[in-house]
Amino acid sequence: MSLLPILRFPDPRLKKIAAPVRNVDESIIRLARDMAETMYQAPGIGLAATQVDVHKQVIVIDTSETRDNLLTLINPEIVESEGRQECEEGCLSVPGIYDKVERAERVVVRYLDLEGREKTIEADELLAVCLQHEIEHLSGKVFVEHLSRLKQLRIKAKLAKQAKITAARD
Ligand code: K2U
Ligand code: ZN
Repeated sequence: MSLLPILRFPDPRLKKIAAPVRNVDESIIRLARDMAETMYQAPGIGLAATQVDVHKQVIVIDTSETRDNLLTLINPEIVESEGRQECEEGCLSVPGIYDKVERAERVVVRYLDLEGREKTIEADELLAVCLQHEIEHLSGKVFVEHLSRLKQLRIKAKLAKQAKITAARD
């Protein structure tokens, strides 16, 4: 198992569109396992393959309190959505930034599991938020793009300053 480096906003690779997985083979199983290890270590409650610079439609999620309910979704697609909710979001690609984003309250997502079987999951509350957040990553979108242009400029400036301090320290 390996920890994978996570791309940091505004890295242009975060804007790449992920390709559908044609065959759930050993390489996809290994990728999902490494993504899960990376997510738990971060720690986070979700991670999309785009964030580790692999542009395939794979996401991992675990919103459980006990951190033992891992969901791996391949080629996830939102097939139903209803209602609206606002939730404070964060992102492992935008460290230290949290802000409210409005999303659907309930979603139904169709996907393939690690055996290549077609499944559907119905979700609300935090799981619905996380599913939408991760599926959005696969389309090259980061949650801060829901915020105002001014907020995005301030976030980019803050992250650039942090990166400069880190580089000077190393
Ligand atoms: O994409 C990511 O980096 C995963 C986010 C998942 C998330 C999505 C929506 C709302 C909150 C989180 C990371 O887990 S951010 C770290 C985190 C962990 C727990 C709660 C909030 C933020
Ligand atoms: Zn994210």
